[in-house]
Amino acid sequence: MLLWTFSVLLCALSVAFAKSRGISGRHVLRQTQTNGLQDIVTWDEYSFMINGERIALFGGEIHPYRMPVQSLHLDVFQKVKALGFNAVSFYIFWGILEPKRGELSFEGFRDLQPFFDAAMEAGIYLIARPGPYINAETTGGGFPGWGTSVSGLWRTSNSSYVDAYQNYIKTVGSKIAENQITNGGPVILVQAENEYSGWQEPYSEDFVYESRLLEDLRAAGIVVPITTNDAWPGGHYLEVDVYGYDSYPNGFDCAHPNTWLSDAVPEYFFGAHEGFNPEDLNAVYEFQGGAIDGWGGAGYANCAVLTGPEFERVFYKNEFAMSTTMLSLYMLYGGTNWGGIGMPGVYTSYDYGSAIAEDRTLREKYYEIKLQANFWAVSPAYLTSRPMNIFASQAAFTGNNALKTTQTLDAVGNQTGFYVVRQTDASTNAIQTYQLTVPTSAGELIIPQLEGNLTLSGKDSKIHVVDYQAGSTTLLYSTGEIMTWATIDGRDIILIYGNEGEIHETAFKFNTSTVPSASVVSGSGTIKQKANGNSLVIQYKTTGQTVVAIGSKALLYILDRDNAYEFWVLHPPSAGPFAHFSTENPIIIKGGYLMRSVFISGDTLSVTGDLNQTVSSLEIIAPAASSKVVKFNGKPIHTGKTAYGTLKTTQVIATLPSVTLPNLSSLKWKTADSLPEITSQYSDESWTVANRTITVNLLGVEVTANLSASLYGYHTGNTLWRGHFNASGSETGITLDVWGGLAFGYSIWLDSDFLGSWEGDASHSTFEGTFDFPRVLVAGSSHVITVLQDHMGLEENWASAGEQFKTPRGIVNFEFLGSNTTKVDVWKVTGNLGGEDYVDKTRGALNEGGLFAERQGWHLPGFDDSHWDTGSPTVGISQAGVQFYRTEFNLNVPSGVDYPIAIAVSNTTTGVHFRSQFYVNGYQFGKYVNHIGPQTIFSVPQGILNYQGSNTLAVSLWAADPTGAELESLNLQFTAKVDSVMPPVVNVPMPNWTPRVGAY
Ligand code: IPT
Repeated sequence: MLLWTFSVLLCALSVAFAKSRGISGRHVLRQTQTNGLQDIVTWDEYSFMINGERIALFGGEIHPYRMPVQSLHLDVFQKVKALGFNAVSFYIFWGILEPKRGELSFEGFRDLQPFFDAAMEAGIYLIARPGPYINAETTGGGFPGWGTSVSGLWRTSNSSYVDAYQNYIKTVGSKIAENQITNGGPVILVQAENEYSGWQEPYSEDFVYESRLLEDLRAAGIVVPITTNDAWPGGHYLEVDVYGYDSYPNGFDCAHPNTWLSDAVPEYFFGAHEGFNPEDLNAVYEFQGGAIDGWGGAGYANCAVLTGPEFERVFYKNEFAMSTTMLSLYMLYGGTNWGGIGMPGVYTSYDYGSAIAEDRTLREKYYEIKLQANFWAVSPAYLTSRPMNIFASQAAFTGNNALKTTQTLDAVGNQTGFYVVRQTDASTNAIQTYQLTVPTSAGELIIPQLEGNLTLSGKDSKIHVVDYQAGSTTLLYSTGEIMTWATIDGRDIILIYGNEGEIHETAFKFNTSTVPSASVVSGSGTIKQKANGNSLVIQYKTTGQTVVAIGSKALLYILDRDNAYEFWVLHPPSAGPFAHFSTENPIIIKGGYLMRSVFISGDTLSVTGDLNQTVSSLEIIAPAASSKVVKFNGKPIHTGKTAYGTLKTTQVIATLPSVTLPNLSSLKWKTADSLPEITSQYSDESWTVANRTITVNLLGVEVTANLSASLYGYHTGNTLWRGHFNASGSETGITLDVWGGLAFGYSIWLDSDFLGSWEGDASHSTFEGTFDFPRVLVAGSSHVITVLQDHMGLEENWASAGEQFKTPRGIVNFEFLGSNTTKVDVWKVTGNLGGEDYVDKTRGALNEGGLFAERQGWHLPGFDDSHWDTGSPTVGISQAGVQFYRTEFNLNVPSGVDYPIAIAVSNTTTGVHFRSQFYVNGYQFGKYVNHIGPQTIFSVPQGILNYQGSNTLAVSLWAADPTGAELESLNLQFTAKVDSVMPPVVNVPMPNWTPRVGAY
């Protein structure tokens, strides 16, 4: 209570403090803050600082557990680095690390060290987010399955919960601690909790828990600043070092990717931030980088449109207008919900429509962010800026009511201004014309000065700069947007872009009225120019690439957007362990699919990168003395000089060897029945007797269940129930209420007779079905009901103090029809073999479910199926049940290329209800529900697939209809072809099948 009062007081005080400081107070540079535990990562009201240097942290979210091939982390980190970002935020998934209470494992794919090491090698700072709660569309929101049986309110100071997470936070905290920047590692921030922002009534923010978790993290050795991500700027958990918030302003309706709300662009964030923590920077720890898609959804290609380049231009630039110097995009690379990682509601792909797609290829979104990230990386004035007119932006500086312009000024340097222009109505596709009337060091100017208007077409936003410094060149203003600039061999190289065909104007400021003139040195574009006092004004169209010399000291690249996309800015490593974090000595390169690194040794410049077109050429802007010899991917390449002195290569040729993938339909497939449980010979002697009870409070409604799989240690995958009963003779059927999570289904048998299925749909997470018995039972005879249900993951637990994640998975109610005296004598249950004592330690606790085939390990390589029948999943079965299929094939994909592979199924057979799971070398990398979809392409990373040798593919087929089912088609396909120098891929361990003692 005392603490609570104190915090409220503190909060009220800080609001008052913020108000009293006023605008002029903001111009005083405040003293740098530390948390008193270290002085490497500090901050103030404007930005974080690392080793005393201001830094904007721009990056995005990546989940190590959604990419089990650890040797691929570096590839993704290099792609993040190449787009101009410097930070990656990542969740750590408690449930996958401590699947049995007290038994934590960081073995194999669970080891976080390769992730830390890859970040270090790429030069990316890390923000660790260990929860304990993470949400993240994961089963249980990251909580372990065993937690469902731990009574007490989770995410509060309740001691049973606090005890439950101790072991995890201690262990994972110390691993993070070892990798903090203070110990030479990449971790600069650690987040406590996740969106600790909502509580199930009647509970509210638990300040005791908040402090306790901070203490626990500190006790584990965390010394870097601790942050938290409020779900919105709502002022929760202000006790952390640097409070921040999340925002997903364009929502998740991927089915209508071009529909934006007219007021979708959030404008109030800076004000809210100033209300809560004005002494800190404005930090957005999660900002929309894509969108979730669910079962039956529109597919991630649509989410990538909803959050595409237009979204990035409008929404990210608005964040920058609000002086956000910490911005992390959720997700930047989504990965895969392999095995049972996902919460109910999401399917196998967690592509998220992110800039880097699930198969690690780069979307156009990636190239758009590259333009913005590179601009901020060379704009130090931004690091001490303040938005001046957040609530008065409409018509400001343009006089056009259809436009909003935010003025963001450097409050410390007092020179540079950023004017961020966008549509007042975010949903419009209209074209606006405008002139910008802005204060400059040369007085108030109306821009363009030479002639005409500026335009903003539809969903777009622009950053116009005023009094912007690019090396020794001062841009009095530029309406053409800056991608980057660099001073190379004494000349300021400035890259400016706009949409194809737009008119823009840039003015250069000089010390005297003798101003140089501008001349086109390359390209077909023309310019208009006029000397105006101490400035030179040029007007141009952004079409193609035109290079303009401004006297002898500056070179201006005028680019349309597509040309701008082609540029990369790379930095040669400096010395020491942080060599790859260097932002000195930029080298600018045009061309290629991805440029990964530059390295300088004497007069030789070595560039590495990936190509996806057969022939390309690169333009390289580098100091002459260190680029006399140029190597690309290790080989010297011929370079000539452009008319304006940069290097141009002639012979960069991609090698894209043709590789044939095996035709799965012509392979030899073996098959076996995976539902022997319904045969009369089957014994469930080894199954778990289901005789415990749990009561869970679900949003105020108490649910008591004993047939909840988690009570018995089964937390993932398909679950089977068997109820033994003696018939009265008058039973006519049975009603069952089964809970499995969105898109789940179940099938039921009386002895060997199929009674029917709830096939599932995208909107039900529970279903009560009534099933008639096909025959009259003999009084006194004994029978068994077998229920096979899908388990789509445990619910998340977004509302703290709620018990949502404890929602049962199982049979919540049943009743015999026609006989109210019939009782089930014993219910038995099985999920994965061993439950929490799962068998396959390599592939982890969430990889296997409870299908007979899984319990036996039939999905693993090396299982001897020689005695099985021949049969393929495209032939299928003609009655309800579960069938299992296996095949083997070789791949021979050479090194030096990145050819991602996917399993593809087609889905034109309407109305057939079946579910399939795909196992590649024992790893479950696909769950397909034919009648729900939408996913039909299942990305399987190299490393799970053995690209140079043999592979085992196994498929389960659960037919829910009495007429059976088959996969209409099943293929392997390449999803991209890139000539790549990605770091070598090491296959994950793929241990073979070994006899499973006691498997039933
Ligand atoms: C926010 C969560 O913090 C994150 O874990 C993830 O679930 C994300 O959303 C959606 O993908 S929650 C926010 C949408 C309220």
